[in-house]
Amino acid sequence: MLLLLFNFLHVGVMLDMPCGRHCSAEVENQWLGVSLSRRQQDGLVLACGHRWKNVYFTKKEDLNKLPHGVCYKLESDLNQSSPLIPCYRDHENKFGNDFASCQAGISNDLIVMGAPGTLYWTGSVFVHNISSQITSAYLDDNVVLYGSYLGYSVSAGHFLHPNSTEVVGGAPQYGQTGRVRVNTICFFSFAPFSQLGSYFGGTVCAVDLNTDGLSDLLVGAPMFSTVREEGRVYIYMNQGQANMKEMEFTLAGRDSYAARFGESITSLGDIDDDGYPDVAVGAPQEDDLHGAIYIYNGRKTGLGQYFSQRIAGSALGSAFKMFGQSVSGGIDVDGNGYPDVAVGAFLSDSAVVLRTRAVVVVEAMILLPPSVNRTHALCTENGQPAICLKTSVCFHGALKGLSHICVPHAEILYNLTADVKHIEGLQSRFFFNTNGTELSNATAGSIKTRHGHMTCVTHLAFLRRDIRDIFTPIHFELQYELGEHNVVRDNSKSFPPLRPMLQRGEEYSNLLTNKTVFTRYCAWANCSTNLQVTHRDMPYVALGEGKTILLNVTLSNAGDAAFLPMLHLRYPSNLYFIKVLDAEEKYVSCKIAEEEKRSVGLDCSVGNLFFNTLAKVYT
Ligand SMILES: *[C@@H]1O[C@H](CO)[C@@H](O)[C@H](O)[C@H]1NC(C)=O
Ligand SMILES: *[C@@H]1O[C@H](CO)[C@@H](O)[C@H](O)[C@H]1NC(C)=O
Ligand SMILES: *[C@@H]1O[C@H](CO)[C@@H](O)[C@H](O)[C@H]1NC(C)=O
Ligand SMILES: *[C@@H]1O[C@H](CO)[C@@H](O)[C@H](O)[C@H]1NC(C)=O
Ligand SMILES: *[C@@H]1O[C@H](CO)[C@@H](O)[C@H](O)[C@H]1NC(C)=O
Ligand SMILES: *[C@@H]1O[C@H](CO)[C@@H](O)[C@H](O)[C@H]1NC(C)=O
Ligand SMILES: *[C@@H]1O[C@H](CO)[C@@H](O)[C@H](O)[C@H]1NC(C)=O
Ligand SMILES: *[C@@H]1O[C@H](CO)[C@@H](O)[C@H](O)[C@H]1NC(C)=O
Ligand SMILES: *[C@@H]1O[C@H](CO)[C@@H](O)[C@H](O)[C@H]1NC(C)=O
Ligand SMILES: *[C@@H]1O[C@H](CO)[C@@H](O)[C@H](O)[C@H]1NC(C)=O
Ligand SMILES: [Ca+2]
Ligand SMILES: [Ca+2]
Ligand SMILES: [Ca+2]
Repeated sequence: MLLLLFNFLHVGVMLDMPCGRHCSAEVENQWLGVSLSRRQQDGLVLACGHRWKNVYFTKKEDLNKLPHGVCYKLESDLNQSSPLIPCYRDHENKFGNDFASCQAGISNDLIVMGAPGTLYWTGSVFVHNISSQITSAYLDDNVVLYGSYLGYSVSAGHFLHPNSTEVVGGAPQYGQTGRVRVNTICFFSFAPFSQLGSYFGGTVCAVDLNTDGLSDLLVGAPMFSTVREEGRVYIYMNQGQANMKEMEFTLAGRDSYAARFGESITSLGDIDDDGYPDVAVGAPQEDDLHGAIYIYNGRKTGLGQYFSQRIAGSALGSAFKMFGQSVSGGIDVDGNGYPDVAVGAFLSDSAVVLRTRAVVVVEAMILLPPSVNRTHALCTENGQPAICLKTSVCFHGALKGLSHICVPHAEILYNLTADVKHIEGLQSRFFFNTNGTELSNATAGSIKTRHGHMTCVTHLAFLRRDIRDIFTPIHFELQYELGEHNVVRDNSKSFPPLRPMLQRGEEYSNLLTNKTVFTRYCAWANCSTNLQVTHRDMPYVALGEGKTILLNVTLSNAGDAAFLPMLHLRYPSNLYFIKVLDAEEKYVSCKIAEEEKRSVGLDCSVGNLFFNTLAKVYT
């Protein structure tokens, strides 16, 4: 990823702005930018300062300042701003009675404002309809306790129905454990999470993770502690009608000490082009206040349990502090078709824009015949008939992401490995003749795919001659990666192009296996072997008759193919085994059998017992 640093934009703040009949603004220390949000379709921006105060009564009647909070609405060119102070009431002159500390977010034509300071920190949520200019407040129905901070975090989504909009407010101090409410005409609440002081609801983010049209919900508990403030994010999937079901796992990032994972949560849009939105979670205090953000990918079932990427503030520059305190996404800054991410590092007064690389989506396949006839030589190898297996490696590419950088095709590099699941201790039963001489269980290749096309390469895998295992299926494994691409710089664009990357699958692997089997044919209905051992009659051996004894054993199979046959020979310990005649030719390999450290005979594995076979042992 490429980094760009921007200076902060300074919003024109009106010092003497008209805020009401009994209003006089104090903008010092208003914390402008405590919340920032931007409307997708037209770029309308909302920047809030929740510590903005009304000092009218302070001047006139020597009363307290009223910390209403302010939000500035800015058009997309950030040129004109107009203030919104929904917490202000004309005659209210004492702190605590009414609304306070408003901050906001935008969702379509709604501006949603949290007012956690309302009613002695019970909190409330405001909704301002931009088209109708109507502001409504959701007040407590005696369920939210004093000091709950409802509205500390806000979000909006389609919880009840894909066409309706509801508001979510977090109340992280509710009973000191936190609670989240989905706010419509009435409240819906979840089983509150019970760790004391976890700040559950300190962040809420409505996002339709599984793209079923209904918003799902991510809830941060940044102060959740196993040792100290590691932080957690809870995932609630919408089962319809705002019936929220908690997923069986929580997100934890790296579960680092004092990380405050979940301090910020935002939907990034679909950055890996798989159709599901992706989210970023900030852990701004991780790594000794350097901070990090974690990317999680949406999917059909909701969200992946493990992050697909961690971006550490320290990796971008040692100066960054509290990187990830705020994260914003969903906007394609460089016009490459993929939404980018902005991350605030607030202790170092900087923000970073991380550009998303184009994604190449490939679907890979290993095509294999349904079975291998091990008596039917389809190929020749070094002039000899050979039993072989035609394996085709195919890639189908969706290369939308490459059109922006003028790359007509994607090069995929791959390794194909034969018989990856053979019996331990035995050799791979198939090999590739990669070099004319060298036999290898793997072969490498490359392929160029064009958008929307399936491209295949065929490799021949040869059967080793001495195989003994004909029952274990033959698995082929394909591992692939994107080749290097020279990206062409288009001088008309202000951003240099980025190298594309491969879309990563659900398990984050570019690994694929497929299998075939040996054709099984059985002469017998019960499909059984019929092994027979015969040897030349030799009832005894007279001592001194000769120095060597030849034992001629014939092993034959009159039935169906045998699986890993073994021949066991036992003889007196005063005989010493010399060798097996023609062992290699007959695919026989013997090991001396021992009992209590005395050699008592031979255990021989015998290959190729699919046909009638002969074995001879020479002692
Ligand atoms: C900003 O607004 C002022 C007056 O409203 C106008 O004169 C100026 O040209 C605008 N600037 C931009 C960059 O649009
Ligand atoms: C906002 O107000 C407009 C105009 O009254 C209305 O059509 C629209 O449905 C309102 N939006 C929401 C989300 O309530
Ligand atoms: C929801 O909105 C879509 C598109 O605007 C419309 O076709 C559909 O009828 C609406 N459904 C309901 C139940 O209102
Ligand atoms: C496995 O091989 C079969 C037969 O060639 C094919 O139909 C199937 O698509 C392959 N599967 C994969 C994942 O390559
Ligand atoms: C395998 O090949 C042999 C020789 O060509 C043939 O006789 C046999 O029928 C084949 N077996 C199967 C199951 O196709
Ligand atoms: C393939 O061969 C290499 C060395 O020749 C060996 O290390 C590796 O284990 C083999 N892989 C399989 C799956 O047999
Ligand atoms: C192919 O053979 C050449 C020369 O015979 C050798 O230099 C090269 O390393 C071999 N390549 C592989 C992949 O075995
Ligand atoms: C293929 O194997 C080689 C050697 O083991 C390795 O260096 C390379 O990264 C592998 N390529 C892929 C696409 O896995
Ligand atoms: C299988 O069937 C054959 C012929 O019917 C018979 O001779 C043999 O004993 C059977 N084997 C077993 C294991 O049942
Ligand atoms: C072993 O016996 C078989 C048949 O009984 C015979 O054909 C073969 O020649 C013998 N081999 C030796 C080395 O005697
Ligand atoms: Ca959903
Ligand atoms: Ca995605
Ligand atoms: Ca982009």
